[in-house]
Amino acid sequence: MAAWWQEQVAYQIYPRSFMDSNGDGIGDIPGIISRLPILKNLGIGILWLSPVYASPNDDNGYDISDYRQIHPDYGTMADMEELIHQAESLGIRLVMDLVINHTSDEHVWFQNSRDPKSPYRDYYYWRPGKGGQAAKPGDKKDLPNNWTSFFAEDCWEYDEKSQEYYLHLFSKKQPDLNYHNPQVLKEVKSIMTFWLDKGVAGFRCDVINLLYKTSLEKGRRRFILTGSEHYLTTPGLHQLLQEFRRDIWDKYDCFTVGETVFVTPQQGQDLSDPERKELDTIFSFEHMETDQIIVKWFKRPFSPARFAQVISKWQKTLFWPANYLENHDQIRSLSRFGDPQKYPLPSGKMLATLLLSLRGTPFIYQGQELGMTNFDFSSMAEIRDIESINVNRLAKKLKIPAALRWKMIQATSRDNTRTPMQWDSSPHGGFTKGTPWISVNQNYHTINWEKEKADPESLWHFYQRLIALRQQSEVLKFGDFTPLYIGSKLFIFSRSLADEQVIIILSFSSRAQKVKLPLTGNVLINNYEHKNFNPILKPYEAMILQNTEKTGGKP
Ligand code: ISL
Ligand code: CA
Repeated sequence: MAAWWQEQVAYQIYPRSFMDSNGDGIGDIPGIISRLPILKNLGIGILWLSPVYASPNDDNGYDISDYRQIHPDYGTMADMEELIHQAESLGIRLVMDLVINHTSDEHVWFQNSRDPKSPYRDYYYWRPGKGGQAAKPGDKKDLPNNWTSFFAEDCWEYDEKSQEYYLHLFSKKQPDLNYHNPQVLKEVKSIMTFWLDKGVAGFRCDVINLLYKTSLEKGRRRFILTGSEHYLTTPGLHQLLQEFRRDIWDKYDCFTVGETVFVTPQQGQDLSDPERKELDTIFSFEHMETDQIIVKWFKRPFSPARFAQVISKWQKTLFWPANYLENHDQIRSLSRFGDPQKYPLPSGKMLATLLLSLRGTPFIYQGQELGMTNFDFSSMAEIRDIESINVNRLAKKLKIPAALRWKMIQATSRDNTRTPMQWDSSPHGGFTKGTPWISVNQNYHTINWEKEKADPESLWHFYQRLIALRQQSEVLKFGDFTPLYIGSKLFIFSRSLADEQVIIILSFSSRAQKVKLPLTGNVLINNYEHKNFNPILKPYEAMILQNTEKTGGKP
């Protein structure tokens, strides 16, 4: 029997940028509550909320200072309970972001752990400098090892009070928790229980495959993430996950989706194989790396064939994938894989067709359903993301000219998906009555929910139709995936279940393309509203065909 999270379409909310209810320029929980009916109307069954916990917001909430408190920017615990309750009454289940690889340095555990004698000392990784008396704290030579962080820095920060360094794989305000300490496990389990008891239906587990550090030995020198062989998807991680599952998750009907970075399909499968009882599913990244060179800051042209190959490989390997084309760490999918200038509507609908017809649980990121595009900022002054700020600083140190740096940031910054949701054509796109914490994309005049709601041909309506189609179709939900054709501009695949088959045809081209496979069938949905299959595809044409031959000619 299928699990509830296999039947539903999920939607990610980045709370800071979703809807501001009180005019302080920051999205909040009452704002989310006010928009729930719209999400229900779209057909959403699962909401993933990026962090709303207490946090100094060094990394917009991915640095948690109290896991049992709501950040006042977002509202109160009563608001949160109301959100869980209201969502539930609409048949929407809430998935919280669980950020447990690290805490904020302002978390009371960390504050206590700065005292070497504190029982909290061992909650984190504290190590003395290497250099003895002679080395100055912070000198490269003095650092406990040579690891480098996800945010383009060294992984160690010196603490005056302790006279030692602590490990941080992300910003220095995000110290890593020590999972060799059973006390840390106990704390984390009790946090999960706290939220599950409140009625939360599951967790999106932030960078979950970094949790277990096998050692703090020197790393093999690499272009990025030196040291990662000591913590990426280690055997100890599997044990941890099995323990969480056995002791907590399985006691509730809890859904877990792991954010797993730098995993191979086989590792991804091992982490989410139902037999092993670890995670339910994972977000993989390889398809998001097909237009990058080694790191995301260096882009290469988008290759639909490479993209389709990678997607197919993961579709075939994972027991149950979690599919996505964008999130709060990526750039906008329309800007990236479609054509927002010439073919915003057809290409947006084509990407929607792809996402909603793959095998696995689809995740839509806020604004994707409207065709929101990358930001229109003109300088670093408008950038808020800690990662972009660090990268810019590093690039400056490397003497990369300002214009080139800006080009890199523009093409890759996480702020591209963090601009406020575009609700209507009133000032700031209806997101706030005050001054937004980050600028709204000026294209809100043309791209906004209110306009799209009123237009039956809009991208929003197309998403709604696709979701409804998927909900009614066993083959779209549960059918096997088979790639039928992958070319430089075309991706064709089938989904099959018993004697039912659908064929998904997607063009990634701004020109006409010819389908050379002998396909026939009823058109279930088409982004040009064509009622019959025509092998000459229009720019970015997409359709789902019901293969009537397979069903013995029955329509
Ligand atoms: O966006 C990235 C840098 O290019 C990713 O490497 C990202 O940092 C990685 O996917 C982990 O992301 C998650 O954990 C981070 C947080 O900043 C991200 O927002 C979160 O999704 C640290 O908690
Ligand atoms: Ca607010």
